[in-house]
Amino acid sequence: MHVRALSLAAVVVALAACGPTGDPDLRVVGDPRAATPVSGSSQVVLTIANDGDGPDELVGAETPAALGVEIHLTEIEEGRATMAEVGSADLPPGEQVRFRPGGLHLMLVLPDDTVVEGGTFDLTLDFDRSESITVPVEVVPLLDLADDAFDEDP
Ligand SMILES: [Cu+2]
Repeated sequence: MHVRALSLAAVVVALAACGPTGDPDLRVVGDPRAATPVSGSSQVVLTIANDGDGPDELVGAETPAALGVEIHLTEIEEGRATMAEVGSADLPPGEQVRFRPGGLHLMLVLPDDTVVEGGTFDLTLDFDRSESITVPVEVVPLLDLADDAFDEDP
């Protein structure tokens, strides 16, 4: 019993030391969009594809157009949608991850007055393993992003 527990610990340590194999190859799919701000925040809709054979993680984002950018996850609990900040978002190899209202999303905190309908701002995405990517984000009416909410298609 004791020996078995010890050998299991050894396996876990060996796996942890191994680290990720393969290399991620990230790109932003389509045109990222942000909603016109509502009460001091604005949601960003975008899709990140990992065409590589190794995992990566989105660990943060920033823009000159807002005080900060947070990674949020909306969850339905007892029929109510609540959102919580998460530290990072997994980007598994061979998959596309959508950031959209109603699920994993990016949130601008206190966007400035350049974040208005028809405007554009730069958003820089920071990753655990890959180089950062900066993309232009178009600001659209909040209702235009509603189409993306709870939609599971990539
Ligand atoms: Cu949010």
